[in-house]
Amino acid sequence: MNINDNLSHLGQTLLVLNEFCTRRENFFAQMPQNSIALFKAASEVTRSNDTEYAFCQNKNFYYLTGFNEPDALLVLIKNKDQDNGNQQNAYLFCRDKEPLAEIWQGRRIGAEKAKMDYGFDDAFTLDEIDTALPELIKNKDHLLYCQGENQAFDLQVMAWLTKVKQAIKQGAKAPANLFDCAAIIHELRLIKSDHEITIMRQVNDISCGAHLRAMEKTQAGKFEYQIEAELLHEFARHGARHAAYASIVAGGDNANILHYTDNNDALVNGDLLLIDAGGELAGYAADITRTFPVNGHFSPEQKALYELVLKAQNAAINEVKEGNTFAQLNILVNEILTQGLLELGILSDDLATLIEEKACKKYFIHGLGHWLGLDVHDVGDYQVNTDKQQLRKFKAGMVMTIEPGLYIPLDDDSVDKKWRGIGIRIEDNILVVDKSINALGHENLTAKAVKSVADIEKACASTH
Ligand SMILES: [Mn+2]
Repeated sequence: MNINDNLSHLGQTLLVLNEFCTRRENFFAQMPQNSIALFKAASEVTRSNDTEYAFCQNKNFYYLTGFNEPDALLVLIKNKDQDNGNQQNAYLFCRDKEPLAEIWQGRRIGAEKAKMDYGFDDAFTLDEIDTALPELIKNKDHLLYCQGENQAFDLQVMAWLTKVKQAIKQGAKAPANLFDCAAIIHELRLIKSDHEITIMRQVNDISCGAHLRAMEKTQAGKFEYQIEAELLHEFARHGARHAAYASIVAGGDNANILHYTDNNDALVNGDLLLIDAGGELAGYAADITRTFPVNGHFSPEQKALYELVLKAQNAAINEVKEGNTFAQLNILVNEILTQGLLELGILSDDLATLIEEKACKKYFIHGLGHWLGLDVHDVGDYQVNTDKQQLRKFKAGMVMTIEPGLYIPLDDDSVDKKWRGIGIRIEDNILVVDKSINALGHENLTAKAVKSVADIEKACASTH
């Protein structure tokens, strides 16, 4: 999708250009003086022979440019100018206009239009890159790039540096400091702007609609891939042409395979269906999970486990607010799930001991949630130091998933047979909001995808 698609979809021409310029300003503010930063676009990836996978732009590059063509390079330069303070320049290197290639493969923006439409100080074609970059790197003190993200690019940067070093006798100086700037860009991406929140609301609305459609269309005897097709249909017809990740459509015991994407089994009357799917819009992901009965009615065991997961999820969501942490939410969810499993007879022992031992982790085998944004498992640290306890305090503008689950595989002999083969996850996308704007301290972006037992049975009933 190019920037103009985003614009027409959102109708916010100026806002979008300003948005990307603001993001670059925020990055410039953290660059040391007399430094250069490089961000590489993604390349196309071969699927087989002469066909490629759908192009997916490098998300750091996209965050700073909105430019959606492969192989481009963003160059940010911060000079120390004694007379005028700091001087900042943003340059783009991109594919040249090429009429024949454009007839076969599609339109290219070209350097001239890129400079005008994307707010760069200047733009050049890729064939200039190997002569221009050593010149731009020369005499800078610091070189910033995301190290190790793209091995071919790491080698290219080293080749440019070598070229600078070869000119030392002519008075050139190579940067003494190579700086991995991934952490800077990741921290910027973690706090969403109003523009990003607008897009994330849209992609979540679309994806909620897809889950509701799946509930309506599900019937015993249909295949999992047929329900996947309903999801993709609903994403695409609202502008989210691709899923943000491979959709998980898992009937019955398949739900106990966490990343099940085979989606090729028939749906069985009496089973649950777990769907973990979200669309991608203008680069932003939704990540929603709903679990509902294939025949539209929960059995007593399914209902008991489902309502336990839902209770834990709602309790965790209620605590998403500024100042709280994932660590706190984990304590709460552990208490609720462990107590519930004890009451159902799935766990047995003294409650305090079970909570202490985090006994529910036998059945809740993944994390409670993750950051969400341009990547479905978005960037940004969870720790404040190296204690690995997810003690980072929530802040307005963060978006995260809250997704507890319970999984009891068919072959788990340690529990009563009636519980086996049930896998449940419920996942919402939650935005942290300043309490002066929203007293809850958060906004559930996926509230439109119903999740109470009564609402789900109603949504499933619309074709049953
Ligand atoms: Mn998730």
